[in-house]
Amino acid sequence: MSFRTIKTVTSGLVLAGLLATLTGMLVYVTPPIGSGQTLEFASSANGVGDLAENFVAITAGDLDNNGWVDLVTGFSSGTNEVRVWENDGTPFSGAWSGGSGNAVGDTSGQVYSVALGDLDHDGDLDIVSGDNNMDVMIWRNDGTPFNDAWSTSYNIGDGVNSIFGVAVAYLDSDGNLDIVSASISGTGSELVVWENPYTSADTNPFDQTWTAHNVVDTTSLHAVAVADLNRDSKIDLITGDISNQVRVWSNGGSWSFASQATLTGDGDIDALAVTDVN
Ligand SMILES: [Ca+2]
Ligand SMILES: [Ca+2]
Ligand SMILES: [Ca+2]
Ligand SMILES: [Ca+2]
Repeated sequence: MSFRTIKTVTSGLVLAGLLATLTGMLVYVTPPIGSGQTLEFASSANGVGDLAENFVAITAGDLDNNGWVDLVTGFSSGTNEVRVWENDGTPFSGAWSGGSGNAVGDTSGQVYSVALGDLDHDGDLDIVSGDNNMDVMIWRNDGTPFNDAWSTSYNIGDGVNSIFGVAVAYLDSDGNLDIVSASISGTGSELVVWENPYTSADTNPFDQTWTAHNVVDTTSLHAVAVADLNRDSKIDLITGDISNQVRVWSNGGSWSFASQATLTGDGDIDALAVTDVN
């Protein structure tokens, strides 16, 4: 196996690579690396699947709790579909799930964003999707994610335009995972936080009203991420927009978020991810 140098590492980390292409999905591998070593990915990738669709959304998580991280994808052409891909333990050898994955279900628009979180506390990761028909959808994992379509889905509400970003986080202190959605344009609020209605008396958030809290914004958003940026134990929001800016939103509690800073980029911000960089 040959490798191509991506970046020389200045502090320790271990990672594996994952990339999506327009017409297929590929996985890249890097060995564990540390300070002073060079980050390398295999120069040839392993094809996970190749469908006649454009993959524009992807995330990873162990959907069947067997210790192997699986994949979730969204399509932007052809079928408006969320699809899951089973990692059989040999992720860099051969296609996954026969090269076609398992269809979770259709949405009413092209699937621009996906995220994972256990929304109903049953131990299985559920899916959140955002599409170009403004819908924010949640999909219930029944414990057999790779067998047929998922029988339970629910539209928690609409954004103001195509949902280019979704994320899952504990945004208040009730212990239930909540949702953030980001719309590409429109009037009103493009950035919305959705409060999970789960309670011990009614444990099914897939048929209840999710309260939408608008985070006032007038800029078209391309991407959203979540992290506790100021270490106050409250999860903050990060957005990337069409006006070349990354902005961070401080969680003030009680579903209030204030824009605290703006980082100007050099082009449209199309994707965001957050990790501990120091
Ligand atoms: Ca798995
Ligand atoms: Ca679940
Ligand atoms: Ca919550
Ligand atoms: Ca915080």
